[in-house]
Parts: sequence; C-alpha cells; structure tokens
Amino acid sequence: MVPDCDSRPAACAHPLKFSHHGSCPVASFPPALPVSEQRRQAEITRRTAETAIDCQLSLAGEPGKIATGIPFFDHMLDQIARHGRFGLSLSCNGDLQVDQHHTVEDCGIVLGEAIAAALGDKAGIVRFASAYAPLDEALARSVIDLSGRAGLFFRATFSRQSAGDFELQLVREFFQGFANAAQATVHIDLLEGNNAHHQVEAIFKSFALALADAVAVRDPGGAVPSTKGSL
Ligand SMILES: [Mn+2]
Repeated sequence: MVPDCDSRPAACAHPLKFSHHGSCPVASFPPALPVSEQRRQAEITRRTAETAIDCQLSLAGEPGKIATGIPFFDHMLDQIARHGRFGLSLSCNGDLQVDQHHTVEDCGIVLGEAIAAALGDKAGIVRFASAYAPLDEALARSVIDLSGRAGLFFRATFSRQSAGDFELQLVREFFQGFANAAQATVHIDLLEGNNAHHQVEAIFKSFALALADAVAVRDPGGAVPSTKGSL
C-alpha cells in the first residue's frame, strides 16, 4: 500500500521537496521520528589537566564541526558522524605537546559518554548491531552490543605506524575509551588491507554503521531490550 502524504502528521516526511500534493512517491521512507527520538541528544563538557573537550551529539542530525588538533583524527571522527548519521560537534584542546594519547583517548571517552547520555534507559533501541565496511582493498567489521558492560576486543594490525600525523596505536585507545564510557561491548576486526589510511578509515566507517544501527529505535515507547529489564 502506498501511504498518502496527507495522511501523515506533518505532511510528507521525506526530506526531499516535492511540489505535488498527491501520493508520496517514496513509499518505503520511514514515518516521522517519534517524540522520544527527537530528544535523543546530549551535551558533554569534560575538563582535565590534559584535555578540554566540548561535545554536542544528536542521534539524528547534521554533522557539525570537529576539531581536535589532529587533522587525520578529525577525518576519522567525521566518518563516525557522517556514516552514523549523527549530529556531532566536538572540539578538543589537548596536551598535544606531550603526545596525542590524552586527546584521542579522552575524545573516545566523551563520545561514549554522549552516546550513553543520549540513549538514556535504552528503551526500545535495537541494541545489537554489526557492519562491514570496505575502503578499496581494506575491509573492517564492527560488532556492537550496547550491553551495559564495557568490553573492547580489537584485532587490527596496521601496515604503518601512522596515517598523516596520527599515531595508529591510538586507534585502540579511542575505542577502549568509547567502550568504557558507553558501557558497550565492541568487537573490531581489520580483515583486509594494505594502505594504512584505508585500514583505519574502514574501521571507523564500519564502527559508524554498526553504531547507527545499534542506537536506532526499533520499538518506540517499547521495553528495554534485555531479559534483565535494564541495560
Ligand atoms: Mn580518507
């Protein structure tokens, strides 16, 4: 059945503009977001002696500005925003004169905190999700369970020690910070690849795709997806 645009609460929910007033030509497009989804956002400010981070996250929004002082890392966080379809603005002023460790780890912590805050009690969410992402010859897989338990299982060997000026041993630290703060089980595997830029970017893309699916609302107003009753 093709739904009629006029039968929807806010006319046609499709983001494209239509000049017609008949049936919506994109019958498979999901209906307008429920109210509970529209509140799914968080603002995190974190200050330590090592980093100062401000983050705004909306689980459904336009990508914002990301500036950590590490251009390649910005490029990776932008992958999360763009392919996760998150509204993410993040600025970090970290002690890069020491090295990149605190900046990268703390950005992972803040993103995890923001996801957890935006999800609240997780009622009605999908919870489990996985995704593969290729980037040319590179292939990565991420599997996420928003379980309430922190765990990172990271299996990646990069062909170089850095991409741009980004130290690739810190990729693990980013996801460890995220998993700890989001209280999520995260499995990441780099399955194929030769080019270090491709290898890292495939990981971030697969993570973005899996996270977008895990946080999605399956059952608006529904139960917490756990036999325990809480996550
Ligand atoms: Mn790239």
